[in-house]
Amino acid sequence: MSELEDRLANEAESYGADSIQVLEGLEAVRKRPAMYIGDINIKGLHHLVYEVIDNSIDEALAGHCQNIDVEINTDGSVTVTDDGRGIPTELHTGENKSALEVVLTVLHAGGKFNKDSYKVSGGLHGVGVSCVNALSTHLRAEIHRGGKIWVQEFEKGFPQGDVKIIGDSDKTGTIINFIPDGTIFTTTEFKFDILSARLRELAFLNRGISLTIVDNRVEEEDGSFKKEVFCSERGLAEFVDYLDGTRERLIEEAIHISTEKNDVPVEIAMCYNNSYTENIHSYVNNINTIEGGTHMTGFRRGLTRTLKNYADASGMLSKLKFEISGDDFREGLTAVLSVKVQEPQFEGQTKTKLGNSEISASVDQAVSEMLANYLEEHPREAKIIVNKVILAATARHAARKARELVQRKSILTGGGLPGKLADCSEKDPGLCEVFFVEGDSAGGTAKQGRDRKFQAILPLRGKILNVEKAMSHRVFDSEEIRNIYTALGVSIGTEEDHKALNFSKLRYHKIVIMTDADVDGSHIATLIMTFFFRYMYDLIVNGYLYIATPPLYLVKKGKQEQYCWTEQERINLIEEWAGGNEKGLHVQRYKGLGEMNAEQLWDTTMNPETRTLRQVTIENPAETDHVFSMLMGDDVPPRRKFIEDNATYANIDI
Ligand code: 0RA
Repeated sequence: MSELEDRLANEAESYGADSIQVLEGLEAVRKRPAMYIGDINIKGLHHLVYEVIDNSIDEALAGHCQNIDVEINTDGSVTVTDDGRGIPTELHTGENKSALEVVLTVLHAGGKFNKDSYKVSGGLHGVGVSCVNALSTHLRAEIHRGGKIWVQEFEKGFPQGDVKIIGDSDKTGTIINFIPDGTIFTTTEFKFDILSARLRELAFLNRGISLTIVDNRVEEEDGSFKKEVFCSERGLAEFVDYLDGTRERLIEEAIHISTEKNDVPVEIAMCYNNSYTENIHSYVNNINTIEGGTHMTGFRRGLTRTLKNYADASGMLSKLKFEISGDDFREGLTAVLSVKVQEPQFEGQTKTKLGNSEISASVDQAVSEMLANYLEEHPREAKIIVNKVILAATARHAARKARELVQRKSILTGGGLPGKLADCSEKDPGLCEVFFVEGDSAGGTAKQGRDRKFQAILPLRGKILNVEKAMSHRVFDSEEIRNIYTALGVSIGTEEDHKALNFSKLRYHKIVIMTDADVDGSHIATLIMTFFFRYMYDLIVNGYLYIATPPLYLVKKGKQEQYCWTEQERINLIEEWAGGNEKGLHVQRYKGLGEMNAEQLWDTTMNPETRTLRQVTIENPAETDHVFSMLMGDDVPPRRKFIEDNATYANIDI
């Protein structure tokens, strides 16, 4: 034995070998939390809840649990309750402690007991509930099992005593309550909307399980607390209905299959609508695989082959003068694909790309079987689908011409930069920022106010095209949108797939949308974000898209002046300066960027030292898809309702 091993063994003996192991495991999580839960911001915070829920989902998938309840509490904690068998509290053979304590204090311990059950869920990083424990100032586990109630409590992962019986129970289940550690996370405030979106998604992905969320911080008019219950009978077919929401469908009902191919459970649902965008969401073990992978490859391959065979056999393609591409089969398609994989290999930048090669054949077989049966049994719908594909192919043909025009034009203008762009002098994209500004007048102010070394300005004319409603060749026809591509140095993608962005020559690593702080301004910002979501998704995922936040008010008292960004800030300031009485103060309301002079715009909105930029992130792609299609679609009532429900976004002018 080496000197080092010798010393470690000695040390282990004096502390008790297992406690050393535990300490090392959870200490590592606290030292590098991002390595285990992704990040320490809002995403990582909510990841803690997902990690706990995932254990309950596993118990449900094993057939032992029907209900999972999530509560957000006033003390900043979250409680997850399930009616499963309860985490075993018996002494765990091999370790001198209860199985419960092992699950909660040993990294990756979860799977050890679950060999016989069907464990496929598990958070993105599959780290287990011990990570949650390590990152919580306090965690309480209450187990109802074998007629008793067992409780054990922890602080930062350290047990505060052994598990003990505190009473009798005629139920079974697990209740985990935890308070995230504020010294680890940049924020510890749980968001109802983020958690409810995830629960809705989980309900669709695992039909039959009832998932409830209650926000004990928010009391409704009738005295109850804010609450939502999600339970799906029709699984992914219902998910596709939800995603399509306000879209106009070409066929009435979603096509759906839930099967097992080569021991791999595969569930698929899909439907065609009259839009021009492709919305496919794929999941592996309930994890959203935003980078796709082998299951997506199998899906695309099976879809293209089966539809193409049918279209060829039907003779409908005989008049078509050009080839149909894979893209054409997916225009106006909304689909969800979910597979459960025993030992998933995740690859890619964000570890959300499935690598297991055997899965593509399983999905290919499932989608082929589903579609072949459907087309056979629904000749009327089959014809509608093939016609849609032909329409897409024709439009793509036109789009290619538009694209070639863009490319030719950019060659003609030399460097290819649009004339409207006021570029910066710095060349390192990592240091460069570009502001998309609404209107030429605000554009002028921004040009004066900016630091021209690293800040570029691109004025955009009024409302850019609503890409949610436009065919892709119309999108590439739009001068404003072509300006965006050329200014950013991003090329349009391939013939096959216009979403395959090439942004290796991206010229700015901060792309900032700067619009007026009123309803029109936020509508324009939404149009631009919709464009990025549908056509430059990868730039958002890479964290390059931001929104500027201009102030709403300037309050003056004599020589003193201060900007306010919200109504509440203005009220507080008037209270502080004048006991709530506005007389004697000068309160200026900024309706638009144009009302600020260049210096004010720099001070409040553009100067990196003093401004607030909000980064655009996609918390839940399926939910974002649903919201964008609703906000930008034809159906007015749901859009109005959304804007009313999210009034902070729109109430500024009311
Ligand atoms: C392993 C074995 C058994 C239950 C569980 C795990 C279990 C874990 C969690 C985590 C959250 N909720 C849970 N519910 C159950 C039970 C084995 C048996 O009773 O035979």
